[in-house]
Amino acid sequence: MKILIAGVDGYLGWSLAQYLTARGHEVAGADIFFRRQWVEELNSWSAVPIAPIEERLQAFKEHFGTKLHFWQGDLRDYAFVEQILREFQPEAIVHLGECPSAPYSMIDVSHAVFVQTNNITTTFNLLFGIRDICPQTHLVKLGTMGEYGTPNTDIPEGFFEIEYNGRLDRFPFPRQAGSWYHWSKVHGSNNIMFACKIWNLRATDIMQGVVFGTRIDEMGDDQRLLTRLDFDQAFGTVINRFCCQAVIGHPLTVYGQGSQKRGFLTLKDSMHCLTLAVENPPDVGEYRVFNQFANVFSITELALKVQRIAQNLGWDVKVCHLENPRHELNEHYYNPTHQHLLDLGYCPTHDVEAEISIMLQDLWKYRDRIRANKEILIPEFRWNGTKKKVKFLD
Ligand code: USQ
Repeated sequence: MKILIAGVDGYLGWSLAQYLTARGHEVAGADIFFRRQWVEELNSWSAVPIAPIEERLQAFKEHFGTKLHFWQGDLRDYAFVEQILREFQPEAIVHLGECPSAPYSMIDVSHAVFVQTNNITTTFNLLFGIRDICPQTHLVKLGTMGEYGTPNTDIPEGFFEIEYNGRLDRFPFPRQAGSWYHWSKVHGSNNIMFACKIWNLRATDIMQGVVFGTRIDEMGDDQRLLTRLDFDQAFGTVINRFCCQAVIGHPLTVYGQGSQKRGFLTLKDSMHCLTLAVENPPDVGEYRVFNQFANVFSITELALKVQRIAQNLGWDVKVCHLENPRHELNEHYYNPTHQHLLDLGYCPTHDVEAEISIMLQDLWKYRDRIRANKEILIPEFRWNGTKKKVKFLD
């Protein structure tokens, strides 16, 4: 299958290009290297050193025996999107070309506007491009479990049936996002749903949980094939940050009481799920939603897991509670379903400890890179718009 990855240079995109190519797909990618720039803007860097794109493409060719078609440019530019779709004629597009950070979107007005316009415009351009150039193409769009928020009910996959005043209908499940970033994903979902309806497009909207992991098997031992792993307050996700903290003996930074719950999955599982979505397209005109995660944990549970595994490796790691810079519920009900991917053959990795252990050992090699920027581990971007390092609560 011919598959275009929008945002191929990022954490998921670079991994997915390898995962799909290893399974016989013809893969192309586009990127403008925004992720590299955002992390630099925050005076940080990836814990795992990443090669420039030229070296990545060379390594890709040597390792997989085939070229990764690559376009450098801005997906907000419709002419650029048109050019790629005309030249490559993809059967599926995996759209990872958005800004993925809640804290980054909360910094100030310019960051909020940037995240929303970037995320909404790129999706619009792909939708119009598909309509006009390749209307059979399946759009697989990365949304987020954070679109739903933490309602006091079960969370279905996108839609639910409701009876109101004696009449029954099927509605999109209410979205209660928790940051300007998460709202950008909600707006994208609405636009895709509408485009499928009026133009008969096909799309899968992936409500993904928090991803963690340093590698997938396809990367082998080639340093140039490794994907990035961020540990700053905006682009480092929670387990990845905890593991980076553990390898330098920094206290694990649990925000608030740590009772907030999220869905999590390994990088390998994320690749498997996205591939299942691509290889099993919906019907023409169908807009479907997949909830994509393996396990639900509270943040404290995760911190204790990382602490325990680090202790097994002989490292002394403390778990600390910090003022929560975010506005989010601490104690809440959380019971999302994820049946659609299971029906397609997804077997979630439940051995989170094994994955954390691999991560800790991988990251040990890069401890000097993390230690050199350890002040970045304490967050300062607050949901009320102020910028001040948070305090330790214990
Ligand atoms: N958290 C801590 N300590 C930290 C970092 C985070 O306690 O050092 C807590 C946060 O308060 C939050 C939870 O961990 O309650 C998750 O935070 P995160 O930064 O790992 O994830 P989040 O901001 O929700 O966003 C990430 C990705 C985003 C994706 C989302 C899936 O950056 O692209 O959409 O996970 S989900 O969380 O299900 O919405």
